Amino acid sequence: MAGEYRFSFGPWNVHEGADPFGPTVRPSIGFGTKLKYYKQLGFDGVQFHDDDAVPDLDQKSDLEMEKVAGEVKKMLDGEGLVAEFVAPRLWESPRGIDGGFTSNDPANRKWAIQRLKRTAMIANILDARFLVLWLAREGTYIRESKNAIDAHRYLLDAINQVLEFDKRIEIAIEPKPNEPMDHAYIPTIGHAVALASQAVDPKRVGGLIETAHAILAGLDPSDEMAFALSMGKLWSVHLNDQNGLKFDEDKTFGAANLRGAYNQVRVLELGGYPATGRFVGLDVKAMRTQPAELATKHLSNSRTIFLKLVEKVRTFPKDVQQQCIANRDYEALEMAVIQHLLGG
Ligand code: XUL
Ligand code: MN
Repeated sequence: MAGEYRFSFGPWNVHEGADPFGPTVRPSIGFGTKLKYYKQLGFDGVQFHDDDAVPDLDQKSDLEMEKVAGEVKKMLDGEGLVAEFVAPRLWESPRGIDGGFTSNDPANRKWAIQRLKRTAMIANILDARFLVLWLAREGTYIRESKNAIDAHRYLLDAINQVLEFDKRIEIAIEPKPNEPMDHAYIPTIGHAVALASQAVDPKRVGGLIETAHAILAGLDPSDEMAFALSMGKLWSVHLNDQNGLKFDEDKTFGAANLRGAYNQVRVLELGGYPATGRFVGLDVKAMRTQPAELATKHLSNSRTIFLKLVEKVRTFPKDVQQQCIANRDYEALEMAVIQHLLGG
């Protein structure tokens, strides 16, 4: 069953443990060493930011960028790994302080689009099929600082420009309603799919749904996934968990709300997700308290919990479900689900 699902994570998911209130607590681990962890932990796919693949990207010429990306591709091949996607990391640059695509400064908007095109070039070298757009600072701290109507048009323009630039590349929008901004543009998958429908080539624009982001929007992650699946737009997921409305916690999948996790797995099963060949991506963070030598457990535990929940979904008694639905006895159905999750 594990073989039916392919799993991915990003190098940022093995991290030094800094948070806004304290410094790093674990040593940095080199990219080459991190790559060795993938197969050991049961993962086949690597999620990239553009500068995970090519550090100091803005300081490099196209030729230098292509050389470094080529070396990374060889490292992936050497480990038997594939690149799932590449995402432009605009939010760490001084030019992206107030957003890139939606910055009020036209020079910054130009830089952001150029960087998106370079991300597509890196994706080609790494043989990644799509780009991910998490729109980190594309939003506002105060509403009066931007013209939100223009901002949405700028986003569409950026997407269109990269679709025209690279006739094969696909783009998955990863919606998130807030953090680091007070309000981010494109906060839900509904917004993402609507934007996709307006693109020059709508079939090349889809979505990636992260559990925590949907919860932060006050929505049910499994219904968000179902919406995207119903339209053939669920191109990846970032499974994790979130304990209510607070900072983006990126907890181990299923650790805060096991039933919510069960329902996300259920919807992926109902939607035939494994047959699409797409990855089950994780975007989880190790607790800051975790000693360095134990700081990958959040990844293997999330994968294990996912696979155990697949088993739970497949073994749920369908006759009981049908009977409860026929009787409109959802109390009984609820009890059956809880009993099943508790182990009978
Ligand atoms: C931020 C987040 C990002 C994206 C990739 O909340 O989830 O790591 O997944 O840019
Ligand atoms: Mn994510």
